[in-house]
Amino acid sequence: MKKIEKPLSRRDAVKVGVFSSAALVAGISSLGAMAASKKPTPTGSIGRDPLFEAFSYPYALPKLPFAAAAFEPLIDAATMEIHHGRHHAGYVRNLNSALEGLSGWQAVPLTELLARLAELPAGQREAIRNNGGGHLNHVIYWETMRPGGSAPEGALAVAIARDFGGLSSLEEALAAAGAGQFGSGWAWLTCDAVGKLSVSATPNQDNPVMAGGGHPLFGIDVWEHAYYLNYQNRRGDYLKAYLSLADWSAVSKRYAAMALP
Ligand code: MN3
Repeated sequence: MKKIEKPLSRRDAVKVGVFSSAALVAGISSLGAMAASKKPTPTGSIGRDPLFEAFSYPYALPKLPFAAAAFEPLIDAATMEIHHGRHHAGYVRNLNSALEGLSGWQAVPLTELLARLAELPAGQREAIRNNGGGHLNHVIYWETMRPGGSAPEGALAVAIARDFGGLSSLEEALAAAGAGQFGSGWAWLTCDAVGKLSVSATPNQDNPVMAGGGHPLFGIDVWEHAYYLNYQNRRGDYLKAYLSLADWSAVSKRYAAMALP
């Protein structure tokens, strides 16, 4: 697949009527071919995810959509406050710093930026990888948990049954991915361009979009900062707790909005 030579600004994208991140990743020159063949794009985000369209450079730390103590005793308020107010805030600050001098890249959607790391200037590439990934990953994390959790609905419920045989099997796969990630990282539920679901894990603050690993629907942070005050070395107990708080209803709405085939 051909790549465009220069980063495409949001204004350029609007001019030619391109709105989806997937289309931007594929590049304007190959839009016709993509529409004709309906082949999955090889890298980056897939479809329009409303969660990722709400934020752009300069990035801001989103407010937590719940009180820091909302998940006690499973996740303690101090962990939530430090995690959001220190760790996530740091990723946002450092991502903005890394992009400060890169005016041609500032308008590129974050998911696309992370899918095109190899094209970024070497001096900023690692900072954008770590902090851009850190920002995106934590946006997903906060938006897919709610006190008491919720059940999958509609197309996502159908896809979970089809691809995993049910929610409990999906939860087992996610817990195994999180437990099996050596050191810091994330466990993910992703979907591909035809909506097929998969579970995977990434190290550090990497996101599945970086390696063509599909579109991130749901992620569990397995860095120790996410659980150490409460769980110390018991990552498995934290994984079980987080899964009981998973807001599958919110994930279902995003999955439905992506209008997959
Ligand atoms: Mn974290």
